[in-house]
Amino acid sequence: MAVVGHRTTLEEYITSEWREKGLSDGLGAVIMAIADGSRLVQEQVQQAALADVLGATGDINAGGDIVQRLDTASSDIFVEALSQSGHVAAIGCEEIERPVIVEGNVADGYIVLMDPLDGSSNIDVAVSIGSIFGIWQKRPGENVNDDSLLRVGKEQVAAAYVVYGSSTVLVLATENNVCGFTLDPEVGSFALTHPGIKIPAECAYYSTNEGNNKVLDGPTQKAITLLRDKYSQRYVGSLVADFHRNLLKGGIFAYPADQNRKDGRLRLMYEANPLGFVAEQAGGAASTGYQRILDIVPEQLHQRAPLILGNKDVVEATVSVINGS
Ligand code: AHM
Ligand code: MG
Repeated sequence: MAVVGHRTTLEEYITSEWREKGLSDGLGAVIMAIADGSRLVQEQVQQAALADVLGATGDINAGGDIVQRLDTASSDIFVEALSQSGHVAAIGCEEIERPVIVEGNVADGYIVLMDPLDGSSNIDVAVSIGSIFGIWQKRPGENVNDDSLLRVGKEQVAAAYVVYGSSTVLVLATENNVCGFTLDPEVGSFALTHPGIKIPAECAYYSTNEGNNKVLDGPTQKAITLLRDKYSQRYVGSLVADFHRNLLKGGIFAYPADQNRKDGRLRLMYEANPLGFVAEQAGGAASTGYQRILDIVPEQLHQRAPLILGNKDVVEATVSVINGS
């Protein structure tokens, strides 16, 4: 199918508009490494069944989840791409227990926290999955160690995610700016298709695992019931895909704390923080139900956080019901 007219590629965007916004070449190199890695992951996702690389590895990751073979492949691809960029000082990854400290990085290197393949339970069934990245700048003169990765979410300089769905889309957020790029599989480059994303004023959808309703506390049950009464439900079970729909169409995602998951299900450092950053830059909000996500002072690389994410007014209303007000 012919692509209509010339669209700005991600590379052009980073070498032109990027500089006008005062963003560094080093950060641009990190973003290009993510784009390069995601192209390879996308190929693996497309060919997994044919190449017979579906299924579990038999391992359990740092957070206690079953590791799929594509989880490991994606982790390896992004660690390699980011390490080779020359601008990454350390990587924290859902699939790797301890941080990867990158030798020989430049003085102003970046720290990247990532979920290399989000939506693991959907890998084998051809449902949208994705990759999520939070990016922090190393502190000046800092000798990077394991604790260097425990940064508060509001200090992110950028965040990005990729959805491997009916098309492959990379969404990039920097301060007050969120843009989406679609992979053109014929030329292998990402083209700017969604400039200046703002979450629509009207919330259309709510996304939650309704099967958890019985283990929610009373106020949280009430908050979910209010969402159910007002909005249509959409839940894929891949955070990145559920969030992407809500970002473009208007919606709220909720994975609150419950009796079985006192700290929620999702990971603070490489799920809640990056998507919370994207949401805020697009005019939305992210909360645990009790606290702004981006204000949480982290204690552990793989810690979990309850997550209420999407349209600001609906997040605020939901949080106030969860709090019993
Ligand atoms: P993963 O990072 O191992 O894929 O797990 C996180 C996923 C999210 O993508 C999704 O929102 C959630 O787990 C779904 O959980 P549940 O199956 O309990 O609804
Ligand atoms: Mg995940």
